[in-house]
Amino acid sequence: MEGAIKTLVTTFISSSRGKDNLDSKSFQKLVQKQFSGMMEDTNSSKKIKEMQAGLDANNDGKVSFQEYLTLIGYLANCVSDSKTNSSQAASDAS
Ligand SMILES: [Ca+2]
Repeated sequence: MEGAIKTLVTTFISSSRGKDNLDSKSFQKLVQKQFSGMMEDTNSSKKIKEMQAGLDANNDGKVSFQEYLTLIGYLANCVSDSKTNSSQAASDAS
């Protein structure tokens, strides 16, 4: 758990090269490098831009650490949902 949180932080920092925000290019690289197994459309820069616009709560065209955490939270929810659904399906079947 601690390792996972450290990875979240160090991945953001290395992707932003130590800055507070990811620009579009850095965000796109991060998504393609880190989330291609979890997300569809990571090979579409248009889709990634749409995703970025959705995360960009303060509309500054960049992804802050907080906005990045929104994405992580969303992905964590998806993983949790799929696990919950499959365990429900298992209990329904029994
Ligand atoms: Ca922003």
